[in-house]
Amino acid sequence: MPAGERLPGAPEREERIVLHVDMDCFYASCERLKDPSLEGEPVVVGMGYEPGETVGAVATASYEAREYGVESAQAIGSALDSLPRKAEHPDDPDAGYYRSVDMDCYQDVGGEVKEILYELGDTVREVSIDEAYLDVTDRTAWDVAEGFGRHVKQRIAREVGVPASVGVAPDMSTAKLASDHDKPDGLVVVRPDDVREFLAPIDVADVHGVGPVRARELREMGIETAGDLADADPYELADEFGERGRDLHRRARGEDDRPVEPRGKPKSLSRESAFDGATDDFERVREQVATLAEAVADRATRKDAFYRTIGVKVVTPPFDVHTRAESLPGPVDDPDLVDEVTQELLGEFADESVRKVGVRVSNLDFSEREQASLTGFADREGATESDRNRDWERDSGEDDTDGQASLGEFE
Ligand code: TTP
Ligand code: MG
Repeated sequence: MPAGERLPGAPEREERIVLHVDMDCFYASCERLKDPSLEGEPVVVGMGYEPGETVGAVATASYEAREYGVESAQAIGSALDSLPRKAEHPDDPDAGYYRSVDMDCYQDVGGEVKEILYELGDTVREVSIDEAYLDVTDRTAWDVAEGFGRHVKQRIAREVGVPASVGVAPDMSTAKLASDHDKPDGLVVVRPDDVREFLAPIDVADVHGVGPVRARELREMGIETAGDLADADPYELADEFGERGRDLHRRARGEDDRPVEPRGKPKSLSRESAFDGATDDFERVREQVATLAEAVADRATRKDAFYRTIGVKVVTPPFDVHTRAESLPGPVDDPDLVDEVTQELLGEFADESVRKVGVRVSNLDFSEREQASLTGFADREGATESDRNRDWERDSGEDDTDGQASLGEFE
């Protein structure tokens, strides 16, 4: 039964337990995974800071760099003014480390975090690379919700190595504000009875759905905080902002009944696993890929998904993500073919040291029709060179990656 729908006599809707996770200075934390010497240092991730470059922006800054006034979306020139580059000013104690954006790495680390979240939530809504909502109503209880939130943070820290902030509340909107409330490394639990009190002092601009323009209009009406908004006359708000005004009024009162809904059908199915450190034993790599291929194919079969593209991912140290894929002339459900193609694609990495491997099937088709060929497309000449370098993550906004332990949990 989806969250939000209740049988008569079941607990009240406000007893839903929603958990929001937002990773701390996410890209900078990923850079620290690659280079642990950046721990505790001011780190700026962005573009345009190399000599000769002038155009570019900050993607994110570590909390140490934020102390210098550096922030997301800032022009790179102004970031360099407040925090010079260590590379050019090695003796300056007020200089910072600049790194360029490495999406492959961030997607990969984000994927590892999401795997854990799928294990821990009944339903998971991925919002962005570093943010998700979980409905955990049936996994915990208010009395122990803080411990549950801590467990989520610890698993991410231990298994992936990056810090997260977590908010727990009876609705999505409050949970998001809660995760943001005590960043970085925050854990804020807002129990049903405390929602109004928690929301009251929050700046009205931070209420979900209030942009800068609406915030200004609200301030002109004397509404500065979520508390003011909650106490405002809903009819006046509706006059001013239409149905949206009523929504905002409800949200400011913690009456956000949006269920935590997973996104639609996945665009791909994948499994991956890391070696402890990196391995030079290619036989081990082959075996691991064979195991993953079987699991992914099995998962596709159980989801009635046909696939047209089969791919592998190989991560080599320090964190170089290589992807190779082969497209078939039509959609299939053929575990042997997944095994065959993935082993073939793996061949070129025989001499590499390998940190992690993954198998993915994509170009999914859920329509209930006859497979184009039940013989497994013996002739695979249709594969194109461009497939070989297809970006593993490009269409994976809805990539359904699951972890070893969670297989079968969210059918
Ligand atoms: P955020 O979660 O907004 O920021 P953050 O994780 O860096 O920091 P916080 O601790 O406040 O959550 O965004 C996630 C990532 O998205 C961020 O690490 C970099 C990227 N990003 C941009 O590239 N440009 C931007 O303007 C913003 C806001 C984020
Ligand atoms: Mg974040």
